[in-house]
Amino acid sequence: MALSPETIEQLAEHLDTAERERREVTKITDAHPDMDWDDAYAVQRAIRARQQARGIGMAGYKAGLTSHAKMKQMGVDEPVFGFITDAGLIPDGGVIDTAGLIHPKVEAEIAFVLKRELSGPGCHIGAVLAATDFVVPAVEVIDSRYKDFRFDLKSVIADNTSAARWITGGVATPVEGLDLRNLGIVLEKNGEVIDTASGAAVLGHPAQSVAMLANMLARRGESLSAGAFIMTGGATAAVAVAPGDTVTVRYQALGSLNMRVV
Ligand code: OOG
Ligand code: MG
Repeated sequence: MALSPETIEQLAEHLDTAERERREVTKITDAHPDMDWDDAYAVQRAIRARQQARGIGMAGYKAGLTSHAKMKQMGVDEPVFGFITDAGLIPDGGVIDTAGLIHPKVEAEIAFVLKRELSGPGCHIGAVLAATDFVVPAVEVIDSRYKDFRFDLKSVIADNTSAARWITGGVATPVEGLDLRNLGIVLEKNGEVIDTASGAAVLGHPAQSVAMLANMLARRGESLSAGAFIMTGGATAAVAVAPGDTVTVRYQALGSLNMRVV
């Protein structure tokens, strides 16, 4: 760790306040170029503690920057992880209220729910599939607290990987007999197809994203518990939304998700 506990706490307050006041800030590595990876995740954890102190519950994990579409879009080259909260959940068919957001974008994801604990190191696709209860479609609404979504990896980790809202529903489906690599996804905005993807867009196989997450958590002495909900990362690019937009994401075999933006 390169930063002091006081600086970690101060950066957490800075980003947490930016989110609550929906204010853009500059990426924090500008002022703290010596910040290391542990510092970045420590800021994220301190934000989580601040939210928990306000009664916001942790609902699951999210992997991010797991697809070439996203890495290319954001100009970074390594996956990251963050957390999602109960306060961020929007029901399928519900409303994304931009009044509480800065510059929201939506991205189509596949989520896993575990039936058994999963821990690294050495976690792999086979272990993930054996421990999976079912997969469900999910849409993430990301909303970087950084101006124009401009960040580097450490800054975005500290900012809880741009997490803001999430939608899930569709058809919960066991992985047996499901070809997750070839599972097609169509993202529509206002009735027009904006992007398409297949499950393989996410690290070659979306279960690989869960394995990577288990291995990253293992380095911190943590694991994924039975029942954990994990978003595997945007398979499509992230698409900006504005009031008046409608978004539909259709998943092969898993149903679809719908939302309205106000
Ligand atoms: C970072 C979050 C990335 C994903 O699914 O790739 C992410 C960002 O692009 O702002 O959630
Ligand atoms: Mg995402």
